[in-house]
Amino acid sequence: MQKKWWHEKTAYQIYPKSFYDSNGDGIGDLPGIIGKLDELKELGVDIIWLSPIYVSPLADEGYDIADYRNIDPRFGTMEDMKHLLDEAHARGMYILMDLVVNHCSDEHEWFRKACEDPDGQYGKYFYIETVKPGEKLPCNWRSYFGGPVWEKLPGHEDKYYLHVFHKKQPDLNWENPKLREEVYNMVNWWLDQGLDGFRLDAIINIKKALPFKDYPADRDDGLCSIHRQLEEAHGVGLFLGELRDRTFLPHNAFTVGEVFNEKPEELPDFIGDQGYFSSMYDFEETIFGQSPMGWHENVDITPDDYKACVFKTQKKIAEVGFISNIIENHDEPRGVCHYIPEGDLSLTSKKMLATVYFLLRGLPWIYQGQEIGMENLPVSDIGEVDDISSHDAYQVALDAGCTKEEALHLIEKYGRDNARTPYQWNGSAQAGFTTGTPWLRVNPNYHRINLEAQKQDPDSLYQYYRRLIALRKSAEYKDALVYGTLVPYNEEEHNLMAYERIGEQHRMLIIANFQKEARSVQLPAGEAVVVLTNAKEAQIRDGAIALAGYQAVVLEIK
Ligand code: TEU
Ligand code: CA
Repeated sequence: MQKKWWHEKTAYQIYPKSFYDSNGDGIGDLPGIIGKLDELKELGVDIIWLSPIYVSPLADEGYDIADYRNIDPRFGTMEDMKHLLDEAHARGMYILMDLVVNHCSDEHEWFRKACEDPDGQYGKYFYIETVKPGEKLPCNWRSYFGGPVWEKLPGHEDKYYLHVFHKKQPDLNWENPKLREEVYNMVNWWLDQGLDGFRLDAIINIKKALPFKDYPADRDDGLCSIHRQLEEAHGVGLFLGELRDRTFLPHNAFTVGEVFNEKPEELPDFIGDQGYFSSMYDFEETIFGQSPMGWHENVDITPDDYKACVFKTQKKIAEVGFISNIIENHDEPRGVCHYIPEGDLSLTSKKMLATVYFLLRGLPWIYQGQEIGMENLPVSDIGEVDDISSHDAYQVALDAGCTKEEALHLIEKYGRDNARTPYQWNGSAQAGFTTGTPWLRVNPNYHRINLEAQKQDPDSLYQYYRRLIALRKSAEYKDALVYGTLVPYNEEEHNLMAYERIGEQHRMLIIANFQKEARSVQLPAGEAVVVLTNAKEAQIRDGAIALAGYQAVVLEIK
């Protein structure tokens, strides 16, 4: 595997709407991000991905783009964006935008023109099918956000368009070379402005299994999961390779794919030395336990499941490429609430989770607020919920016989608002996020959990993240912690997650006691030196280390 400039970096995802509001309208914005770049630098962040800030009706919070070449006025202006790029570059930081090209918004000019003339040039940018009265829809796929993927084309009684996500997100037809050309021009236009790269949204969906056909229904609604057709949609690589060759490669851009459902043999194509992307996310543990029937049938992930998922990815990637490791993002509940067993959430267990995922082989990502241990949001009424997928899941749960309380509890566990509440800067009103009324309510725990308090506390999660970041980047240990191979240690041991990172000069051992009970772990032969731990001390005696509940330790084995 070739060494790349970004391997040693730390990446950070910003959800702009909830990061920092500079003008009191309750919505986070680009000037707000610019003003906080030094904070991120101080933490040790190098690469920043911004969730979408393009012009959008925000039906899916910006993942529905109405103009790819302009900034939504709620987030700022093109001037602000250029300013952000300059300020980031001046600090040796890199900015990635979200590339959402599986679909656009139904308010995009292309779609408007398609409605005016479905048989014309722009009609061919979408999937539009004629369905005469009494005829059935072209296929019975269920959209990601619920309901059929077909919606009546405005102004046409007998025409329907495809949307695998929300009906305000019509799918773009990648089979059409003209559409692909539009996308490449737009991507190159952004890269020419000095943008450093992209995160590729829902990218696997750009290839559909054609011609459209029904699959056996998997719920009472007569529809089938969208994943069913994805299994049969072959050839996405042709589009991705073309995209890379026409845009990313000539600009030397950094890219990270949101890839689900790839086949193991395709990995080198995706993130090998000549891959479609620089990196892609590991979602093995993210999707663990998710039921196609709905959130009410999801299964909790245990520490042993978590370990199995992570190691599965680590083994299959090995030296093929550099995976991107996360514990959360804007679509997921807070990682500390999801992966730490209920009742065991504490500063110590949060630090433990940080340690085990951050030092895996790959690029570590932090989602905004993760570094201060932000937690899930309590919900007492469906009217408080913004996220469109939560509204669908709520209804699905009620239809399946859940009570209102049970359905709300599912939103508290899995809903996307959990990660989208405003960043908790300090203990003042609205957590210091805005002087106005925030677009989404602040988590009431901000007095206890906020950045200002944690910056002053040497024992805080924030300070621990700073140490982890610095350790991974350190000239001394990066040969092992960045470039070293990963070898699981005592893999079969219950509630223990441990692995070695073996580099050319150093051999590191990371051990996490993923339970509240103390335990002792036998160490390999050699002198063991504690480099980092989340507890007061780590006692080594007779070749074994004594660990408190949720203690994690990073050792150098000499
Ligand atoms: O998500 C893609 C996607 O497939 C998710 O819906 C995923 O299945 C789910 O979150 C797993 O829990 C991307 C964006 O990250 C998301 O915010 C958008 O809503 C979606 O694409 C549509 O653009
Ligand atoms: Ca604002």
